[in-house]
Amino acid sequence: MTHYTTILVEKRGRVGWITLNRPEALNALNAASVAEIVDAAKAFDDDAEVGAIVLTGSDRAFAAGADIKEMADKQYVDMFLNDPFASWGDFGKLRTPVIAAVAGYALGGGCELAMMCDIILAADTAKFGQPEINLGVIPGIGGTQRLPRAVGKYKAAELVLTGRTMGAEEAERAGLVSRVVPAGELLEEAARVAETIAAKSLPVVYAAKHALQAAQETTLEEGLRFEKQAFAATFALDDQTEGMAAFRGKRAAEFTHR
Ligand code: CO8
Repeated sequence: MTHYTTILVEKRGRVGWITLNRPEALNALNAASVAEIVDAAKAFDDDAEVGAIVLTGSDRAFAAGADIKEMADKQYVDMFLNDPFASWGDFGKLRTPVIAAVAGYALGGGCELAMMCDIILAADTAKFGQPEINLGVIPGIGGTQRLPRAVGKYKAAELVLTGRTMGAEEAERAGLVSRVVPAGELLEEAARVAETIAAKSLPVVYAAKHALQAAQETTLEEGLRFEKQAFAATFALDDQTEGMAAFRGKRAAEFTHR
């Protein structure tokens, strides 16, 4: 898929940018945008020249949720047997780190999409929430699972059960966002973080991301076992030799991603 209608895609140096672009619907996620976001992200993931991905929206909205107009007439069987959002699973399997740069609304599926990313940078205008309860449904792509892991059971329960929206400062205090920045600096800061990651050794970055994911998905014992193996495996890389030689030589490392 190369011609996208709901997103803008651009490669800048070693960073892949995906910008949600349905301004008429505050970037609500419909079947087309889900397919396009996943397709573009997988293409960047397969591109060895891309070391980090930034996913962003507009000043007004990262994404105001799943597209309610598209969902409204669906039946149980449509959502269960022909799940229009099934391909999100592939987004969670990306090996490349994804930075969500969030300004404005990140609600429902928008908040869930941000939580599928590795880093969430929030503009001071960002608003997060899981308002599905107001529509007579519940979160469907991780809101009841990732939000409690990020902010703890009690704040997650309050947000999911009342549908309340929280601002960027509260989200940072609660641990949902990595950092809050002034709205005018969001994309610049996202670029800086992405470029910093993309300059590291690619296979080492993949290993670090997988180990961090294990922390969310498994027991401490399993996670520590995985980390130990992955740590040892980095010693098979030229980039480990280079990184440590550079330290000893008091110079910057030049990673070859091997
Ligand atoms: N779906 C479809 N259209 C939307 C959505 C949405 N989620 N959000 C906003 N829009 C549209 C509005 O209908 C409006 O279009 P129009 O002018 O044609 O009527 C346009 O965007 C602008 O919106 P508003 O006029 O409402 O703008 P306001 O500034 O007054 O309000 C709000 C902004 C508060 C964000 C408001 O639009 C709102 O409450 N939106 C809905 C938020 C919401 O409930 N989100 C959760 C949706 S359910 C969900 O996400 C389930 C996830 C499960 C799976 C997800 C897979 C991706």
